[in-house]
Amino acid sequence: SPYTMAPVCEQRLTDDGGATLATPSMSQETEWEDSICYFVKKKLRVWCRPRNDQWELAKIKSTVGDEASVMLLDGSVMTVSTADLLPANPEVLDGVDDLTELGYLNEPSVLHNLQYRYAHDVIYSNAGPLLLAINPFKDVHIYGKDYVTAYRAKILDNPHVYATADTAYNNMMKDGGNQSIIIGGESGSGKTETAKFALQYLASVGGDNCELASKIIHTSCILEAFGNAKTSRNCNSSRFGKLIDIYYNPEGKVSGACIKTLLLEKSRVSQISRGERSFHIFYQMCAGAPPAFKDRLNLKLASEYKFLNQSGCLKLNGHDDAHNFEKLMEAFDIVGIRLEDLEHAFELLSAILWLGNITFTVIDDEEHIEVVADEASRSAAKLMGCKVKDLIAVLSNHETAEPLTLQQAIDKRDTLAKFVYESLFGWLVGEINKSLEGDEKHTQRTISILDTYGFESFQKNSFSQLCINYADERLQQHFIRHLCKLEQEEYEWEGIHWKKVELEDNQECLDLFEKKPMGLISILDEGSNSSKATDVTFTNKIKRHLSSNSCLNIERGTFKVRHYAGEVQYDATGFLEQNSDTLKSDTIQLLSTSRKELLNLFASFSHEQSVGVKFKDQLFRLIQQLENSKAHFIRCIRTNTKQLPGMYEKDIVLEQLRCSRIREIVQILKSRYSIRLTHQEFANRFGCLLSESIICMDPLSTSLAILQQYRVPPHTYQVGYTKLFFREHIDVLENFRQEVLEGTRDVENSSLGGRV
Ligand code: AD9
Ligand code: MG
Repeated sequence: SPYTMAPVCEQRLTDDGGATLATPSMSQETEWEDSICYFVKKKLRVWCRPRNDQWELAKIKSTVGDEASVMLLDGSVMTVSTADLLPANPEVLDGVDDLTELGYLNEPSVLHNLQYRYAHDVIYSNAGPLLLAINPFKDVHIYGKDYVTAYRAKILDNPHVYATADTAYNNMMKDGGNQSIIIGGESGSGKTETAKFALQYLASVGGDNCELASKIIHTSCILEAFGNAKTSRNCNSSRFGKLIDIYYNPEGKVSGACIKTLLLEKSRVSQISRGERSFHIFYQMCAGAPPAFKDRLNLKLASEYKFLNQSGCLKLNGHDDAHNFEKLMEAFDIVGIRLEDLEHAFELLSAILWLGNITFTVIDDEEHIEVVADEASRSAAKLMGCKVKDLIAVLSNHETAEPLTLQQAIDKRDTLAKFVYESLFGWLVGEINKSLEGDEKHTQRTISILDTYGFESFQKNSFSQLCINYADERLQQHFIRHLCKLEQEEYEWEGIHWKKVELEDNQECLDLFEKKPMGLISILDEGSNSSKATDVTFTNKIKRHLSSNSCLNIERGTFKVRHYAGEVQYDATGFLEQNSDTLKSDTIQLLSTSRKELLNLFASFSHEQSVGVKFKDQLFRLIQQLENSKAHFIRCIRTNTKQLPGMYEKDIVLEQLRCSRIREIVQILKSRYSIRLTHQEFANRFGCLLSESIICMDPLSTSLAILQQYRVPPHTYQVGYTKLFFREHIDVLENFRQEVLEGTRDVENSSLGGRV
């Protein structure tokens, strides 16, 4: 059957996001008791909460007043309040591919369907056009060349990231428009892995150019080495956002690619929380560089560097840094980055580590310092191609030559290290792009894959989390608006009449960041440009200007933001400094007079804009590009916080479904006109209900004849240009059909003259 067999019974949402049993909807409103009776009589499954807050499947045995006696799956019988019952879908619907096929969309039903599939290692599901991807945290053996071929040839067409990528590719080939695959989800939910599978599909789908495809695929290894790190949520957490544009020529062959990145969390270079790591590359290099290379760079073990050993975590479980270094070098080779350029990059990486080891001695009561002239300062200077005394001068004095205090000196040193790393990352992306550049610039069509950092909430949340969560908030809005828009477009295209549904989005939270003239970003910007502003004046100022915003909550020194994905408490300490992020003129001078060309280049790129303002601009440009493409959404979901396979924590899954509004979105996608059949499909299925003389008419006329003859209430369906839209299951017709097929009913033979 093209539609579900669930009983005709709707759900009504209650305030707590659950649903109560309500009316069989083809008839008039029926009382709650009637529905229960229906469930009792038909021995249908319901959801109940007899033991704790967890929903369980049961069958109702009997009801007395507002209490029901239910039998659970294990055979035990319990008494529950009828207010605590929800309709469950019949077993035939267990594990359907698409959530919109479910008759009931209450939370336990949606959770159950995903869990049912997950238990069978089926990690992908559809929610209409949206793909849900549950992180299996283990190898599920559904990827690779054979699978790519099978999805391409439509031998397989169940929900899969390859199927989504294939849809995007086909769309592009059909109407030529640019496409985007937008991958969302919390930190650790599987965005980056999913993005790699999509990339693998899209780089190879055009056939032919295997070398270019291989180059594109191997960029991930490089970007992850330099841009990913272990956090407490994810051992391979992306600390930057990326959009990969893949270009195609008119024949659909891959002709080039370009990577655009969003704000790298460079604070990680100098500061890591306990149990976390800095960027993978540092550990890989220390563990895997060949001896001669190590000598040249004066490279030690990771444990000898402050920037790396401060967090008490040097190793990644299940990962071999030395082996990953080898793989990285292979990737560099395949992508086509020259070894001599790389040597310069590695010199700077080593210099960064040595910068972190530079120490200071306090020389007077005012905390003024002197740089210790040891191996650290000598190595850093040598690797940076500058004189030791010049480096020491920059690290011990203000631009004005006045001496620095200890904290100021540490900050200046760290700012330099972070700047060099960030510039190196940008340079590397530029080099990769040069090597991916296609030659057919003018006839290009694009499919873009977006993979950013996901929503984060740690015990201590700083400026990085604010930026990451702001980006996530922006993309969430794009997600909500587009998914609902897609739905509306089909109705418009089919010319049917319907009432537009607006889903409440997260505009209020975005206003908090972007409001003019005074949102968080501009207040931060102002503070960073003013010499008088401190972290305290900053907090006071947001209180003054933004306290009317319901997403903000301020308490001494910290402020809480209610994001769509949860409330996060930010610690405002250091915000202004991290936001301003400009190099002092003497530091720029040091870099521009260095003997290392890369540093001269970086010095010339040093910018004036604050991080927040730059980030906001980047985000706007990104969203604009996405707006101009047809979006395909993938929502990643993690099933537990421990990064373990086979562990489905319902609360964790539910929280993510709630935050990203999955159930409401499915509801919108479904509740309007959930059943869609082309005129032909409808005529084929129910044609048997008419006498033969009428069946030879065109499909539309046949369809209309059936609807009228069997008195399907006009308010329950609409006739589009190519399809019939039904609000719910057409059980009346199904039953008639069944009876006709079984020979227990005759076809109604009444004349339809003048009625069609
Ligand atoms: V973050 O926002 O960058 O911190 P992501 O990107 O959402 O996060 P990531 O893709 O890095 O999460 O996935 C985390 C881990 O889950 C991976 O390192 C894999 O070990 C695991 N994972 C994710 N998806 C799959 C998959 N399809 N198959 C197997 C997976 N393992
Ligand atoms: Mg990631």
